[in-house]
Formats: sequence, structure tokens, C-alpha cells
Amino acid sequence: MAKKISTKGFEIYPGLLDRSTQESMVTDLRKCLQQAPLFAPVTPSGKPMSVRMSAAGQFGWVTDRKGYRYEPQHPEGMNWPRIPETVLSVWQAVSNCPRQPECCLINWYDDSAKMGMHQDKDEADFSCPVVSISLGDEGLFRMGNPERGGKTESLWLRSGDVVVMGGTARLAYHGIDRIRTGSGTLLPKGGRINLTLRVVT
Ligand code: MD3
Ligand code: FE
Repeated sequence: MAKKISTKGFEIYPGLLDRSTQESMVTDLRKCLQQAPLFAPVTPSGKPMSVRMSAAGQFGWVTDRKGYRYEPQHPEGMNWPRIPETVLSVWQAVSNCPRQPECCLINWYDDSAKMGMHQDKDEADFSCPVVSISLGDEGLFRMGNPERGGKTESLWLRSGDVVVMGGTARLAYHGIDRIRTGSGTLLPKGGRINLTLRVVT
């Protein structure tokens, strides 16, 4: 296995995925997004999020005026596509989890997109980690604590990097402060894709 950096309970595998693996993954994701297109999520308070989202697997995470939740269908009514094997194999390699992921959330960031500090707590089984895969432009990832506030650490996530949040990090606050436009060469039109694999039930 590639080298692992551990900080604040987050396990980071820089450059775990080589270029050809990343390219295969993008090809697979384009097929997913043909079936279940990116949508513009709105928070329960009515604020549009800057990230665009879709998902693969039995469940996708959605947000709208009705709240945050996992749903078995896309907001437009279609089923979510299956999670591609290229993506599942990353979970097998790093999760150390006996369960299979039930959701692969697909986040797409343009130049100006960001994600505020939050916890991921809409899942039922916090003994399972969340595994994140970064593709395309670099994103500045901020890692916090299981309580709001306190010291944070920041790290640029690059294309091919994988992060595992398990144990104490599973409920840590985290976010993406900004995207470094044009820093990646994987996506011809630029932007950043982040995949998060999750056990939901
Ligand atoms: C959170 N995504 O989708 S991934 C999210 O880059 C999310 O799009 C960010 O936060 C993004 O909820 C950060 C990094 C990451 C990795 C493992 C996690 C976030 C995690 C494990 C638990 C909770
Ligand atoms: Fe998150």
C-alpha cells in the first residue's frame, strides 16, 4: 500500500490512484452522470449550495426545502446508477470495513465552489468510515474536531488522493475552503470531483 499520513484521526493516502486508474474512474463517472445528472442542491433554509451533486448506489444524499436525507431515487425520479467497480475497489483497499458502501456521493466543484464546515451524521452506523476520492483540480480541505470550533488543519487534496475518516475522525467537522483553478489536468474543462463512499443504513 502507498504511504499513509495520519492527522487528527484522518488517514490520507496521497496519490493512491495512478493516472490511468483516475481516467478509468472518470469514464465510469460520466456514464453514471448520464443516468443521474448533477443537480443543484438547496439547503433546508433555502440557500443554494455552490457544489453540484449526484450519487451512485442504493441511496443518494439529497437536500432541499424538506431537509437533508438519503433517498433511493434522484430528485428527477430515476434510480441511482450502480457504484462503478473502479470506485468500489478503493473501498476494498482502504476502508477495513466488513460492510459494502451503499452510497457514492458525487460532488462537483467549479472555480468558485466551496463547502462549509459540517459533520456527516445522516448515516446509521458510525463504525463504518467514509472514504473520499479526489479527482481534477486541487481543493483545500480543512479538518476540524468532533465538536464545533477548536483548532483545524488544512491540506490541499490533489487528483488521486484518498482520505479515510473513521474512528474519532468519523464525526469530525470538515469542509473545502477553495479550489485551485487549473491545477489539475485530468478533467479537460477543469473543476474538481470528490467522491465519498458511505454505508448509510
Ligand atoms: C466527511 N466532501 O461530501 S471529502 C461531503 O471534498 C464532503 O467534497 C468534501 O465533506 C469534498 O460530505 C470532503 C473528505 C472527507 C473524507 C472523509 C470523510 C470527508 C469526510 C469522512 C467523514 C465525513
Ligand atoms: Fe462531509
